[in-house]
Amino acid sequence: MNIIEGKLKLEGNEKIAIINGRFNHIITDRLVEGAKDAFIRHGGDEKNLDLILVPGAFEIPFALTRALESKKYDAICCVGAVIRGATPHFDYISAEATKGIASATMAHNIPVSNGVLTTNSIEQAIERAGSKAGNKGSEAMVTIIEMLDLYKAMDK
Ligand code: INI
Repeated sequence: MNIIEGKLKLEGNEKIAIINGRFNHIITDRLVEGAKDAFIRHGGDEKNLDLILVPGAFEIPFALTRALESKKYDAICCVGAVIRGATPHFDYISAEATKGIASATMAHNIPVSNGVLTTNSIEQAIERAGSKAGNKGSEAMVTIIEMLDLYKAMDK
């Protein structure tokens, strides 16, 4: 059986964008740090890494669509933090961000990852932004690194 699987390595010439929703920036800044750290530690060259900032998670799919259409990037890592409050706003923003990232990605042949936290509390967000539950920004970057290599392996 031939197993086709991506390896966790970059050549150094891949052009990658992180799209970050600034809302809850105390959390999302840590997700960006995690994503950047993972990019560099897997062989990426910092000059090939762009950080695109949008106001909140709701705007991520819109910037993602433009970034995909620009054809400037080999892969795109989305990060943000939607934290439940007292109103139903959370449900609308988290659903639109998730659906929007998936539907923008479907139309393009480029790896995109969803590192947007959707948590019930600020504590859960802190846990996932570089403390006891790891760093979801880092995981989102590792995902696109694997998918980039997988696509190359599938084309061989
Ligand atoms: N945006 C977030 O990224 N996280 C949130 O928790 C959040 N809450 O709770 O309101 C949030 N709202 C802003 C939203 O993403 C848009 O920027 C805003 O609605 C303007 O379109």
